[in-house]
Amino acid sequence: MPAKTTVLNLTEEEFVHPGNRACSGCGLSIIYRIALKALGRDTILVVPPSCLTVLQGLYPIAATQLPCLNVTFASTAAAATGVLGALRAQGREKTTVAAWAGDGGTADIGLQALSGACERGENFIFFCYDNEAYMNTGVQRSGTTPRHVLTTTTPITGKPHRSKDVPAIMAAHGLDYVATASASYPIDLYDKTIKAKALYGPRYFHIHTPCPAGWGFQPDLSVKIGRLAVETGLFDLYEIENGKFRLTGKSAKMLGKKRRPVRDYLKTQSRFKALTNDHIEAVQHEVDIKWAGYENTCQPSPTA
Ligand SMILES: Cc1ncc(C[n+]2csc(CCOP(=O)(O)OP(=O)(O)O)c2C)c(N)n1
Ligand code: SF4
Ligand SMILES: [Mg+2]
Repeated sequence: MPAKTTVLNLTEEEFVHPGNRACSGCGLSIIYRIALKALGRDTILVVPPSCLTVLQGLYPIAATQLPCLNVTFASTAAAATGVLGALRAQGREKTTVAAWAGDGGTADIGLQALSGACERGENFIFFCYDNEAYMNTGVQRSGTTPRHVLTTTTPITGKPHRSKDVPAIMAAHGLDYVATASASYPIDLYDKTIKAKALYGPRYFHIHTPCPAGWGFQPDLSVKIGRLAVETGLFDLYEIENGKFRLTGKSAKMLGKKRRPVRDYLKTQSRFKALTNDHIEAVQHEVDIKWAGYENTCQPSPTA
């Protein structure tokens, strides 16, 4: 049986330089660093406009050690398809192609290219880091911004619409591997990335990514806030492998246990200021119903 992954046995090789241009406390810095360690050196990245392009900086002082193609907003998955074609022509089919896009670049503007590439069975891994708004351009609401959240383009009562369930959309394409992850549980992300890398075809990750600047909290609270999202059952860690759903990591360990109230998470960020007590109760009710479904259908984790 392989040794359990811990921070001590991750590869020491770094693909993201320290001192990059992300805000302090940015969850994206954590996930990018850890997932690139799992992807390894023989990887080509494809990235649309986003905070990630800012984090990476500009040649010749880019923060990333791996080759990266910066592409237009709508074309990430189409551009990744082109990179795969070029690699095929060169006989380099072992090179991993990893697309990284924000929620705006995935759930909204890049969705048709992503859907088409998945339907064609393109051999890439697509990572959506979800900070739940268009952060790079000043916190505009996106398709994954939760209901009632305040952004610079929502009414003072918050976003009136529900968020899109993008992993469910991707799973509906019949992909062999769909996973969620969180910047606050980087080892779970690492292990899933290692697993996904060994598979063939389109693979999709949806990563909950705390953003102090856009969510309204102090940078030192990022990891704690990401954990609260999982501990309250609002954001769940899972994978869908060949159509089979399985809770993983902390979420699997929560089966059969009492969850923290969603209020513990919602009170930590100024973007939730417009929520009334009735809204909070409604959110709690939705989470309770979702988890009642898990309790009926999921096996408890053997290590819980
Ligand atoms: C077609 C097009 N529309 C708008 C922009 C401006 N733009 C650049 S980054 C960005 C926000 C991206 O949001 P998201 O994908 O969620 O990534 P984040 O900034 O949150 O990391 C926008 C609107 C653009 N570059 N191209
Ligand atoms: S705005 Fe948010 S996502 Fe963007 S770099 Fe800053 S903390 Fe990270
Ligand atoms: Mg975003």
